[in-house]
This record gives sequence, C-alpha cells and structure tokens, in this order.
Amino acid sequence: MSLSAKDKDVVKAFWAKVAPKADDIGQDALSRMLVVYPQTKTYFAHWKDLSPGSAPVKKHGATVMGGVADAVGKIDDLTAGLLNLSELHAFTLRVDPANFKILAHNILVVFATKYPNDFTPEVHMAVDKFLAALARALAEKYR
Ligand code: HNI
Repeated sequence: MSLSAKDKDVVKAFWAKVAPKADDIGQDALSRMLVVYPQTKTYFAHWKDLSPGSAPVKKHGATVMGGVADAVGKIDDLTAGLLNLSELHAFTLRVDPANFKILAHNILVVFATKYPNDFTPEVHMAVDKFLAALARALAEKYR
C-alpha cells in the first residue's frame, strides 16, 4: 500500500520530532531485535558484544537510523532512492529480507514506548506504512 500525501506529511512531522534522538532509538530497536529475534544475530557474529546497549549495537543503531533518515528524505521514491542500500544488503551482506520487517517492527515498538503521546493511531498507521515501504524498497534488488 503506497503512502498518501497526508501519510507522508505525518511521517515527516513525526520524524522531525524524534530525529534528535535517532541514535538512542536505533540502539534500542537493534538491541530489542537481537534479543527478541535471536536468529538475526547471525549477521552480526563478527561483533565482540551483541548484548543490549553494547558499543557495536550503539554504533550500528546510529548507522541504521541514518538510513531511515535518508529514506524519509527520499519518501517520494524509496525504490530508486534505496537501490544502492538494497544492493548492499542483497549481494554483499546477504540479509534475508524477512528481517527488514522484523527490524521495522522493533523500530515501531521503540517509537511507541519513547513517544506515547505523539504516537497516535494516525501516526502509528503512517509510520507503519512508511517502514513497510522502506522494507519493500530494501528488498527490491532481491528480485
Ligand atoms: Ni542494515 C549495514 C541500513 C536492516 C544487517 N545497514 C547497514 C548500513 C546501513 C544499513 C545504512 C551501512 C551501509 C554501508 O556501510 O554503506 N539496514 C539499514 C536499514 C535497515 C536495515 C535502513 C532497515 C530499516 N540490516 C538490516 C537488517 C539486518 C541488517 C534487518 C540483519 C538482520 N546491515 C546489516 C549488516 C550490515 C548492515 C550485517 C553491516 C554491518 C557491519 O558490521 O558493518
């Protein structure tokens, strides 16, 4: 399902609010993903410490949210905008695209817990659609 103009505005406004805390959000989402969905740990076996809040989890959480920030800027054409990142995940990193949905879910959970007042049903829906579109765009090069 594609994002309406209204959905895009809602996503951009919510992102503007949370962007200053993107690094914290990223490390929390990544920490949760690795704990709750331990099958995702296989991709990070080269890290020294995969426990919640460890140095590599912090660093990569910030990296991933940098990718999300980039995607917000490319919200009008995610498929083209994320093609290089999709290629990297498909051919170099060989990440199973099912995991994009898992991380998207964890990002949503963190948004909800950190911003209970801002995370209205309307924001929830728009951000869910955005993260689903982001996951689809990242999976593009697998076809
Ligand atoms: Ni992902 C590297 C963005 C989901 C495994 N990932 C990156 C980089 C960005 C990024 C940006 C750094 C690229 C570079 O070096 O040029 N990843 C994203 C985004 C999502 C995502 C925006 C979805 C929201 N990545 C996932 C998932 C997994 C994943 C779900 C596996 C479970 N990514 C990786 C791995 C790396 C990576 C592995 C390399 C990490 C490293 O140690 O260098």
